[in-house]
Amino acid sequence: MATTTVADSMPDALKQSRYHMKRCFARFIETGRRLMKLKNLMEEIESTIEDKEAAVVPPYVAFAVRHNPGCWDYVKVNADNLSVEAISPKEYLKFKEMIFDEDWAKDDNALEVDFGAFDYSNPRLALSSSVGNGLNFVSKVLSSKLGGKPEEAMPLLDYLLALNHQGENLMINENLNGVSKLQAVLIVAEVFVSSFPKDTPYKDFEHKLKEWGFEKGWGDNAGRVRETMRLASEILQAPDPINMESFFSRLPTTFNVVIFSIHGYFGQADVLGLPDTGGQVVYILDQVRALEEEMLQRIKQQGLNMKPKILVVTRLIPDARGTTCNQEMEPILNSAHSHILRIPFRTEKGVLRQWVSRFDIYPYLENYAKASDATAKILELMEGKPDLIIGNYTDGNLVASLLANKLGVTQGTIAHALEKTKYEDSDVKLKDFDSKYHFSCQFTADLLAMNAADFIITSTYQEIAGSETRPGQYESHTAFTMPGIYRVVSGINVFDPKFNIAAPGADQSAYFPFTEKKKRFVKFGPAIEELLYNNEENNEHIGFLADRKRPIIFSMARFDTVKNLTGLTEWYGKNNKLRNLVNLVIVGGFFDPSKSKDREEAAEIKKMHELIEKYQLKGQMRWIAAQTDKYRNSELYRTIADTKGAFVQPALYEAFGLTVIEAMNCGLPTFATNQGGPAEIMVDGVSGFHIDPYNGDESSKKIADFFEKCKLDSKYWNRISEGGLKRIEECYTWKIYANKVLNMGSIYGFWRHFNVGQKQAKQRYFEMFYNPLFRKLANNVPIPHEEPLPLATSD
Ligand code: UDP
Ligand code: LCN
Repeated sequence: MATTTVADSMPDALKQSRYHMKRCFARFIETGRRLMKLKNLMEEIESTIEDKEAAVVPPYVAFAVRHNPGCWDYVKVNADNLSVEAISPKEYLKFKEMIFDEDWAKDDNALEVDFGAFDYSNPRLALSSSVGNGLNFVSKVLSSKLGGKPEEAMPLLDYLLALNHQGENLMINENLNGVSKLQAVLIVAEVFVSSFPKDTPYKDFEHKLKEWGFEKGWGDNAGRVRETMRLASEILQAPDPINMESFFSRLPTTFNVVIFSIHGYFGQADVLGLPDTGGQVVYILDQVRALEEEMLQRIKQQGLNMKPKILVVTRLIPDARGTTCNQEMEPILNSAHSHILRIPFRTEKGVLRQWVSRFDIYPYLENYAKASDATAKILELMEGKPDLIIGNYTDGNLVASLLANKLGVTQGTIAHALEKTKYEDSDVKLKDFDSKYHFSCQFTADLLAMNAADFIITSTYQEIAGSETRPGQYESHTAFTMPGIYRVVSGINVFDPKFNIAAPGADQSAYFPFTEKKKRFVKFGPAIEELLYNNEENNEHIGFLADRKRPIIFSMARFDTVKNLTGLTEWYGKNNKLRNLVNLVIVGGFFDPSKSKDREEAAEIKKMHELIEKYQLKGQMRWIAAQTDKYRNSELYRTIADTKGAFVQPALYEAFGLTVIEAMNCGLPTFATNQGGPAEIMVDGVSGFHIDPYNGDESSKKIADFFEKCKLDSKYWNRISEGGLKRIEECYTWKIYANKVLNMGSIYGFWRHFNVGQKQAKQRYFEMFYNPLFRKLANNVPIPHEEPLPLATSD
């Protein structure tokens, strides 16, 4: 963090070159621009690159300055006399509002949101570099708070006493109701357990432990029980963060997990690539399998024999378009104890039949969560309350918050992507966006859920606090304004220890290296051959590849504007060198724009046809419609690797980018956008390459240079392929993820009890916002015309 504020240092900086600065400020005003972004500022003053944004309200120019990820200062400069004054976030936001809605800016009673007001006692991280490492920080804080005298460890004792599974005590019972007592008995018990060979089953010495007040949960054999008891003794004597985290990772806290993922078509087959149904669905299904595996292992090691239960709760869509989204229950493939539960949306007229865009989903959510349907069904299937509720995306996170609060359960949230940063000025220019995207609902729901959550799971650091040059997705919710609705002076603090990075992986039973010949799904060979090289056009592919000896550059995504598949096609079309080196294969969307119900998809499809025509791409390019079979897709990545090709992910912005790690898992060298998660996934030039989606010429040159270099150095392609695989094993596997997330569930479960007062205060604030404000905004979102099913036939 900066030691001096911008307001302190700016006057000196201004004085140093008063003449130039005056001219510069005069230019800010002369341009007539009212809101200036980094790009505009750079054009005017190359030297003040720290400034992220400036609002021009003559004679003032107000700056938002970001000197480190998550650290902002605000100042206003008088362009006439160059006087500089520090201002609060609120004052800065008012400057911005002056540009878009003067009446609102001048309204003294405009509604303000200040979640920071409730963070009076919560400790905060101090270093930008520690952001996203909340678990570690919380373990440290707990160590310092629980240490020293026995009475300080009382919260931990109470927590252990409360642990149970469906009413059956775990770990300890009421006989051990004092810290000193527990400490003393632990010493005796550890000596007793040590007298047995390590692999002695728990039941052989259970009786004696029970007499002392111990219950099941310490371990499945003498060796494990002894280790856990030693950890407990160490913590009670003098806690330290490493033992604290290990001890909590062993506690039997999590048997039943509910995961909300509501929008889109949520299914296990034939859904991927549909609008709103992308990586999030892949993520959740893989996440469930990874969590279940980790939970089974933990439960076994705890010496328990209950079965974990995971329920993914989504929306039942009667018009399921050939998917299983109209089925209420579906077991999750390759899991033993996990299911999808689908609950329909209801309106006053009955069950809503059709898919609705994630942007229009808000009017249904409250009923969904509260109107007994979901809650009652979950409680019935779980035979009680879940131990952990995880939300996904805005809609799932809001419903997770409502239910977790109602049931008093630990809650984690996952954004996958926060929409706010995807659309420039989507907050302050709300009026331009709201009728189409309903961002007033979305940003309110996001704000509520991120404040209600006990912990937030993110895939990358940049998702929280961005990079040197770009603010993070969560960071953009720190202070913002939606004129006419409310002004957020403190929305979320990225230094809050609730933030944790746990990156997803890719299913390695499908996505494995192209070199593992024996494992390859050869049965897809003919279909893939047809898909890539059959010269006839049909409703699955158009265009053809005349020279099949060339490597292929490949991309696959939903057909959203932000995915920029048309951008990549244009770069390719324009770059003759690249066109002479490689073929292009695009997977995504379908070919008839009039059949798309999605606003952006239809426009992108049309544009793609135009580009193919404009650059005469047939012969060098194949466009394949969205593909839904992940095993076949994995073989497609590997077939592209066989051609010594590459994967290209050209998105204008990508929150994480599962296709990037799928390609890397298959050993396919990958070029991916430098805007968002992929920039963090790969080390440029070592495990893949970064490309700038806003500079197509430079990006296509980088790709062409790579293939040229591969021609000269036969080992180069393999080096990048292996670099990608190494990176995956080190950082991006589901095993690493599941372990981290279950540890979060356990530690933050305790943390919420520890901070119960503050949690309740925030919850009250949540309700105050939810009831009068969110409801009103949600009710403004139109409900589709199509006739819903009458209630009577819905169940
Ligand atoms: N996908 C697919 N078929 C398609 C397009 C995408 O199976 O036609 C899959 C892809 O393999 C990946 C996911 O959908 O697993 C997309 O995830 P990503 O994180 O890349 O992007 P998102 O769609 O979530 O924005
Ligand atoms: C949503 C996105 O936009 C992608 O970037 C992610 O990879 C996906 O969700 C899974 O988290």
